[in-house]
Amino acid sequence: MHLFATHFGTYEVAEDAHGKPRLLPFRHDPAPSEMGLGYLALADHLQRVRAPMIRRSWLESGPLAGTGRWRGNDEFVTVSWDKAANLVADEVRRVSSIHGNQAIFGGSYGWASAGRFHHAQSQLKRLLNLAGGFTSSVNTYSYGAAGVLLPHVLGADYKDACDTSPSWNDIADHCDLLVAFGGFRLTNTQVEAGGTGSHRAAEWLKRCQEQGTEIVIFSPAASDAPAGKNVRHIPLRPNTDAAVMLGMCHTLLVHGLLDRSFLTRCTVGFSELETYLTGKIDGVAKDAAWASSISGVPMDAIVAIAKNLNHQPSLINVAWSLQRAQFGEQPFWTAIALACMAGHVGKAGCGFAFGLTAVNSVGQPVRRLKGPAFDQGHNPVRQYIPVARITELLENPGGTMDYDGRVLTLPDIRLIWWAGGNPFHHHQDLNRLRQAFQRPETIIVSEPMWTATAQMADIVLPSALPFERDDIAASSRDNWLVYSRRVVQPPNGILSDHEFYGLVADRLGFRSEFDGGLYIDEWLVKIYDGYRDRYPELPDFPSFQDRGFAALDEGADAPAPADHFRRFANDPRSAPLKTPSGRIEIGSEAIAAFGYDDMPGHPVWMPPAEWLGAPLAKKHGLHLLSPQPAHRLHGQLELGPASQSAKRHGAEQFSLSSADAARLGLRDGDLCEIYNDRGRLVAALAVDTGLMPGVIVLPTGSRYSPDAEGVDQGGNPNTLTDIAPASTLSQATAPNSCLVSVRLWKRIGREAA
Ligand SMILES: Nc1nc2c(c(=O)[nH]1)N[C@H]1C(S)=C(S)[C@@H](COP(=O)(O)OP(=O)(O)OC[C@H]3O[C@@H](n4cnc5c(=O)[nH]c(N)nc54)[C@H](O)[C@@H]3O)O[C@H]1N2
Ligand SMILES: Nc1nc2c(c(=O)[nH]1)N[C@H]1C(S)=C(S)[C@@H](COP(=O)(O)OP(=O)(O)OC[C@H]3O[C@@H](n4cnc5c(=O)[nH]c(N)nc54)[C@H](O)[C@@H]3O)O[C@H]1N2
Ligand SMILES: [Mo]
Repeated sequence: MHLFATHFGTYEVAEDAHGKPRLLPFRHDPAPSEMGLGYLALADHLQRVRAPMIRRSWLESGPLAGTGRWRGNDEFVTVSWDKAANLVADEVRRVSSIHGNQAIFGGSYGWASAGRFHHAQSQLKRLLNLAGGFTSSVNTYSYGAAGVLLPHVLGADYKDACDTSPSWNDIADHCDLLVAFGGFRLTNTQVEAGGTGSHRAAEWLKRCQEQGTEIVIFSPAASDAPAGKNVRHIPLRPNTDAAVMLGMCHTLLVHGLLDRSFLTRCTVGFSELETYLTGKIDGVAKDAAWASSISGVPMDAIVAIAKNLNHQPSLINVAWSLQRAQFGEQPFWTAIALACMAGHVGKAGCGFAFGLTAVNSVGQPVRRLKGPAFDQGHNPVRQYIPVARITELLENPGGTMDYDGRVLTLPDIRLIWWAGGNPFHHHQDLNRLRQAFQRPETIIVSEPMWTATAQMADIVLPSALPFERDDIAASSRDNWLVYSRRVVQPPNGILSDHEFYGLVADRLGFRSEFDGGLYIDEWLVKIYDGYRDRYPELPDFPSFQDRGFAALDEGADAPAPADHFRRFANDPRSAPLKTPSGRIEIGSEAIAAFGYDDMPGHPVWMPPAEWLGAPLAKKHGLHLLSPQPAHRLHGQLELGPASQSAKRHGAEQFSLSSADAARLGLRDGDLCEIYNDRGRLVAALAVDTGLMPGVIVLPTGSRYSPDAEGVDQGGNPNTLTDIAPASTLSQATAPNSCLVSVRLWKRIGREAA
């Protein structure tokens, strides 16, 4: 079968009536995503980068900061691949020999493509490692706060976003009450990093409902609650979930509904939390009334749900979005404490989970596919940043930054090379990032499309699109392997990242180390055989290539992953966690010892600088949430038909409650200006009757396109968000703490009448 693999699933390649290739849903996928069906439209899109391009002032004046016209505001000159390879190799050599390799930032965060061989960062990192290394980045935008907190609380084994949840079949069979903070935004389940052959998360959630699991969803948006039976939605103010959970903890405490034996056997630090809950030190009891006044959730709902968490076999799920906020560690830590108090941790399908439905894989009862990726080699440079500190890195060379008990020194970055990511989509406060991007001497971007990031480069290296090359797609959290076969040839001799980096490696004198003396098809066999060494039941490469896919445990009942905490809960001594105490750390001496003001040694609720109760809310009274877009993957496929047809009057759509729309004199379809002290953007209003007043929702991924006045006509929420971190501990991204105002920009057409 001829298949094409993407992060949003697998597609079959067929021909239309004119013999042109077109994509069809994969026949083995029960819920294929529509997102990718129009992918081939990018092949000859006008916004495609068609040749290596150099910014004119850089080409004419050389790599000196502040020369000529500004980045992002200059014209580009086409050069040959040979010339581009010479310029790039010379620049890498110049910067590393004069300033040292730590002056090269190769962190390159981003989702790139699903194929494992052509994975852009891996290709770039292998090249830069051979050239002496680069300043790198750690952690993710997805899970940055939790990924640093959880090793302290649960141990290093639970650092990964997808590994805490019990499996869906156990939830359906054993959990009577599922309380979710941050909802089930089911459009997110279309996606899995590295791809999948089978979208099943929504089906599993439905099965839970049908088998009688009662579901309670705390979210500002009613649309976060799934349709169907046994669902109750409770609105709450954004960023107040930890307060609601603490109110529940307090309820359990005062009603004596605690699993004391579990707390004693399996946790440490509960007494610190207890002191905080009762208000012994600050005089404030964190009771249901306190939580209600902060969150807007009725007090009796908090009390009743807390009691049920204890009475019924229950599971608490927290959406990843909650930790993409200031103090975003807290709802995660508090949920663990609450689940330990309520007493079902370690029972099948119960306890706590993070990110059910965030992506397809969380909770899937499938065997994980662990295999070799394209080898990046070794980076001799020790300097790194937590990934969301890119602006500070550029603004503050030589400065220091506290992070997870360490003090990092920020190197002086002279050269940035980005491949497979789009910081001018994903980072916060893009106007500030734009200033910071003026600092380095040279910026290189490898990118198939003219993204906002490509526009900011000095050297733009086009890359073949994923359907223009052969690859193997596989996700370490999924049981599918797909042979992704080229659909069309890249136009104008456009090279893949690997092919171009080979030219650069040649000029730097390490070509054979870079490509290992292998052609691309030989690399694919090598990677596949690496999987087969682990899973001998996989077919041989020619059969796999011919059939187009392989799935572990196909047709059989997949083995459910072991319930991680069950062995620990049964006997914490024989199966300790990898925390300092070997137990769940409801209080952490290690974190307390760091002495960070914004990160005490036990779960707390603290008011973020931007939320509906903040002083700033008097000026900018709407809380902006920027969830994942339904019709594209971040900025990828923004130019595809699904994303473009979801625009209104050509603008990105945002939502507001009917009460707020009426109060502001705005009508459905109005083009509006959303603004705060960091930026201004234009987007089209879609009134959402299920949204809580005071909240505004603008998904990510629309292209940042500031006009001459600096107003982002593309409607990217990161024009408005702040770079302030979740906390000093994690230094993670926190875009979901952001206050804005809205006013009419322009009323158009029928809607104006
Ligand atoms: N406000 C706000 N901001 C957020 C978030 C939020 O919730 N709110 N979420 C954050 C999260 S969780 C994430 S993961 C990030 C995602 O941010 P990114 O991962 O940076 O977003 P993508 O659009 O997936 O960027 C991938 C880029 O790689 C390019 N690409 C694809 N294939 C190839 C290839 O083979 N070679 C090369 N050279 N390039 C290729 C694509 O064209 C695309 O431009 O955004 C973060 N930003
Ligand atoms: N279609 C599509 N799917 C995707 C992606 C994509 O770009 N497109 N991106 C993927 C990636 S990289 C990631 S990391 C995951 C992210 O997965 P998540 O982090 O779970 O997703 P979000 O869409 O950011 O947020 C989910 C919901 O959280 C709610 N929410 C936000 N803030 C709060 C709060 O303070 N309290 C409560 N109770 N609720 C809140 C919002 O209403 C939102 O609908 O999604 C993945 N799935
Ligand atoms: Mo993400």
